Amino acid sequence: MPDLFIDGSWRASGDGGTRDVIDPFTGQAFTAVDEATADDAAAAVAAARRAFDDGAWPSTPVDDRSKILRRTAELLERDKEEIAHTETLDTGKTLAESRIDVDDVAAVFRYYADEVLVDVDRTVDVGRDDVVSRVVHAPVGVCSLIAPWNYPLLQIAWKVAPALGAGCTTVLKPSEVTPLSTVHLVRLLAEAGVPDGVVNLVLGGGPTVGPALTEHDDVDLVSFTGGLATGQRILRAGAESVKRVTVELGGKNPHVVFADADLATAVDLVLTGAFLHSGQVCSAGTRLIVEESIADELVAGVVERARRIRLGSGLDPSSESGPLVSAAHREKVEGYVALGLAEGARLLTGGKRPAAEHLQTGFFYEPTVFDGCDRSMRIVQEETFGPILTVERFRTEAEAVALANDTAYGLAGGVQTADVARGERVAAALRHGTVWINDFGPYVPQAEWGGWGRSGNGRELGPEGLAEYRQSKHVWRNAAPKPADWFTG
Ligand code: TXE
Repeated sequence: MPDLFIDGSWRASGDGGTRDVIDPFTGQAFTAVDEATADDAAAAVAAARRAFDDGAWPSTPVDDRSKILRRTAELLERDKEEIAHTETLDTGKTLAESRIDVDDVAAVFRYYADEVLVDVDRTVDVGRDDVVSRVVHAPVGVCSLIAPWNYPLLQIAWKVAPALGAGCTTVLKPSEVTPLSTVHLVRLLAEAGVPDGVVNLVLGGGPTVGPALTEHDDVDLVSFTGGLATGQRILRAGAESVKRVTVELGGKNPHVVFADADLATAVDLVLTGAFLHSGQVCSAGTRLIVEESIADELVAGVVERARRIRLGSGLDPSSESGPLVSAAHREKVEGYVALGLAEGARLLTGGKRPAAEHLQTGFFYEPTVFDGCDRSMRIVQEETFGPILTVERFRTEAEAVALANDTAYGLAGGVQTADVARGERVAAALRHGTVWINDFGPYVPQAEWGGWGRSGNGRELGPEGLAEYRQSKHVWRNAAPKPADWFTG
């Protein structure tokens, strides 16, 4: 079956092109998918435009749209094992992580199935008996939804579930590195009853299909998750036609540990925050900012446990972490390690590819810890998106906050402390979209997710994640019309 989905039918690429999909554990192609041309992308946008302008979806009763979202959640659960297996082959992440992703995605569809039913329209008291003033909400229109490779299914779901719930029509573009789970999701959306043209799927490289999805006048909204440089390009692309553009562009996330935190728990949370999914997480806690009096002990604990992380195939239940997503990405990570050394950071562990025989085919990299870091270093300021933890030390709470906020990004941060009041004070002072106190990593569909600063604008999840796909309209009805009598002539 072909892989592009345009106007309700599965199609091959206009020029017959395909792209290999690589298993990051073997380094080999295990399948290939159809690769869209710029014309295919334009056809997908045109189909979404027709479905919005002439189709029934935007005015379909919200109850019916809600049912389709709920049905999609059920279908995701039905196909959970197959999708999780695909996601692991495609991304390298462990099967345990992929299963959690599918569960989370089903939860997001269920959440928006409920949330779209909440009435957000309102009447406004304008102080006149003869006037009814209402603020109502309409879907924004045609939405290009562009996702990256680290959480392929999850990130496209955070976009498409609220977009469909709001009554928008969509063109989905997963990363060319990890297209497969999105293909599966689109099949499920069609099976759940989404009408033709409402969901379209385009696979392919950003530079080829990107312009049709981000510049064309027929697109009303772009929601993008990915790297900073691409996000900046997409923001510029949307400026000409004044689109609504929301972007989530990763982070350089501080993890602040005070001396009164439980040490073993803090070590564990720092380890998980930095090395889960080999650090390929936009909210990874890659900057450890630790109180000086416990720094040596905490860092020794993290290093000792980092060395014991079991790398391996995501399909092997004993693996705790898989490979990096691609050869090119591993090279980027290696470049940052070389940079850290050149900048004078002290390598405590890692800093190389693992030597074990069974890890030679995959794009593995050892969990890496750099001590002696400071904020002038690029490895402290730039997103490496790999298993690299940097360590900075502080003496006072004010210093900890200043360090944690000294980043151009602002996606997420954590603080570990036994002092509840201090935890709340630091959380209030951090300029980040999510703050965890005595935890690191959890999120829920009900709570907004998004960045401050260069981590992006707009929100996903929660009520605001739905509001992105709606626009308000003020309707003023005068029940007793009479002349304005402004002009007297
Ligand atoms: O991302 P890109 P890349 C960060 C991470 C990583 C860096 C680069 O630091 O090393 O980004 O990764 C599509 N018009 N994050 O190069 O290019 C592309 O096809 C339209 C953080 O893989 O941003 C893919 O679907 N689309 C991030 C998507 O953009 C374009 C997660 C993301 O790819 C396009 C992943 C264009 N001109 C990487 N060019 C996070 N926020 O979690 C590319 N794309």
